[in-house]
Amino acid sequence: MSVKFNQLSNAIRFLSIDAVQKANSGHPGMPMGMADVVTVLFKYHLRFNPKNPNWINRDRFILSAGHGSMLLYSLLYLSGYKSISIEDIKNFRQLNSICAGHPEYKAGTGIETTTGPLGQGLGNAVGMAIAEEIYRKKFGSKAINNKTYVIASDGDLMEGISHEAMSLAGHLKLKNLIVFFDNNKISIDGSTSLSVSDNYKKRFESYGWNFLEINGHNEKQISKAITKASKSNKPTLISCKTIIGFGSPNKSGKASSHGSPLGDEEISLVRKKLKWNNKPFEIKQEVLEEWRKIGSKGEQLEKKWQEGIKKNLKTKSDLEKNYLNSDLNNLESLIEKEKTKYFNSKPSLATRQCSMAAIETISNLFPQLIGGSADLSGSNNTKTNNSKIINSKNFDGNYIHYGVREHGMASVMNGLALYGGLIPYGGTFLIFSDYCKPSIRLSALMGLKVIYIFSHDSIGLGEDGPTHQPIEQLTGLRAIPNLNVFRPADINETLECWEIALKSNNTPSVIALSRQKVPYINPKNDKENKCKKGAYVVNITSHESKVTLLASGTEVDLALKVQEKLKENNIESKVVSVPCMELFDKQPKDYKNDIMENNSLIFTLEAGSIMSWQKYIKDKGMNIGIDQFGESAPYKEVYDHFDLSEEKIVGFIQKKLRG
Ligand SMILES: Cc1ncc(C[n+]2csc(CCOP(=O)(O)OP(=O)(O)O)c2C)c(N)n1
Ligand SMILES: [Mg+2]
Repeated sequence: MSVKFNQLSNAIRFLSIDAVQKANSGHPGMPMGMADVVTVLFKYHLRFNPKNPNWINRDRFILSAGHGSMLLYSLLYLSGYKSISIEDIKNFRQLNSICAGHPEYKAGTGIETTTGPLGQGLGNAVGMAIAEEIYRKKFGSKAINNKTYVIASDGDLMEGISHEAMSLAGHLKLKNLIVFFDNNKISIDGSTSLSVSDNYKKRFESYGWNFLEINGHNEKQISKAITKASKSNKPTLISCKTIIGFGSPNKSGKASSHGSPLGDEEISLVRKKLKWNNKPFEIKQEVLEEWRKIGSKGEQLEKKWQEGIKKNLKTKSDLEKNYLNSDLNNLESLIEKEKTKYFNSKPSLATRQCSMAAIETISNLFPQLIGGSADLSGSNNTKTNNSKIINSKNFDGNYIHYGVREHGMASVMNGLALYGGLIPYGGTFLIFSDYCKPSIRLSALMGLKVIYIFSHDSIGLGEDGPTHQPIEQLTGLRAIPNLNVFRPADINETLECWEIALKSNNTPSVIALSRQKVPYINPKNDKENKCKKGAYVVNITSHESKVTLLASGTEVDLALKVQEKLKENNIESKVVSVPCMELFDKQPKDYKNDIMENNSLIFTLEAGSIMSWQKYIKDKGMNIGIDQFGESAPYKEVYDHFDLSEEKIVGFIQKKLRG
């Protein structure tokens, strides 16, 4: 007996209903509504191999509406991924279960990205589709030709980030990007007519997308739309008219099916209505077998692909050596060479210029570095002589003009990293890191190698004033787990921080950079990367020093000037540069004690909020920083205004020493 289409999609519906019921929490409505769309996608279109979830040329399937996580887990289990068993589904939302409340990215599981914060998956998908274009251009369409499919809900499309990401995708004509819009017209508060009256057709067509509209419960319409979208030379949004909670007599079409268990009574009514006579979590053998057949088709697909690319050995080895398995072997010697060069010339440069010099040399060796900026290329110094612009007609490049779309840029960078093998870096002003924050948090949560270049990192930017002068941003970023926040003091440190960022495979990095010039402060030409320890001694006037000055970035130079003045007053001191607190805090006790000697008064110095420095102060020390909004004026005057001058700081220290 052949298995009917709706038995396949009902398998998704009931696994979702049962798992949410057992967990007594979760979101059944969306998987019930979108089950038909994804069944068609997996059955007829998606090229994937559950036996090798890392196949580089697999089609990507992104659940942007992460609250519908049971939809994804059901699909992965049914189609035969080893990552998810029926026991895992029974453990939905329990500690350590792969079936977490919202999908959590894990390489090799079929969970392609972490979603839940609405809109993020859309941005990630744009990044993946750009990555596919970059690889296709490089290795040819026989080697790389995958599609990126996304499910986006009403909420996803209401989020600001969706406007940024979709607009960029249209501009770049990402034809292999196909978004299914779960157009159920319901969100948590009720009907979407409460809050939105966008004309989606006009909206998407104005971005340069195709817009198709179908009944999301009609197998033929769904399949035809996907075929049409696949042949297009633009990205496509397929608006799927669906019923949230499809099959539930009392809750379908209502917000009540969105985010809570249906309840035993209602579930038995759904079972009756959809003629599903199985016990909870039970899938009839023939239905499971049919689903497994859908999954196993991909094995052949991948085999054929492997054979095809084997014929082109150069492609295969280039792809593997320079991208997928690249260990950045030559990086250390390259950085060492550069450090020596600058030790000899000792240039005074803004650290943003230092970063540009670093990028220029690094990108010579590593084609997988994909740069960009949110319309501040010249200010962030992200674009170098080696930058080749990516545009809709040519993806043979390494630089993206993201436009004024910081949030979109950050989530696209996550997608570029998730695709595999590429290392994205992107710039804006540090103050606008706030516009990237939800995606930075996800880079950290997923452990992605994404490098954020944030220039204009303090009141040192001067005249643009308090709207542009970051105060609390460094502290806020430092509060994000698994994120390294670097604030280098000169070209030597900038090169070292870049090296660490590139070598940090599971941790994203922020590199905060100055607008204003700073002198070269590195005292000796060490081969060792001193920034690796997060903090190190730059200069010490006597081993009997009573004062330790900890500073970061541009304030290291200020600390050195304070040290000179202290010496004139017979006060011995030690200046410590702290380019990365996160790395310093992880050092062994001995190293930390060495830096922060017991008999020394600790002073910290950073032109920003003092909150992240408070932990270093013992009873009598002092945090010197700024805990109020900045001022618009030439930068030296602003520093003075906030008491960040040698004279004033020496005065503070003397006062503290007097007790
Ligand atoms: C950025 C963000 N804001 C708010 C939420 C909380 N939230 C989860 S789903 C949702 C909206 C639900 O409507 P829709 O997106 O249409 O999903 P559906 O109910 O149709 O499945 C909201 C506000 C979230 N997950 N992410
Ligand atoms: Mg909805």
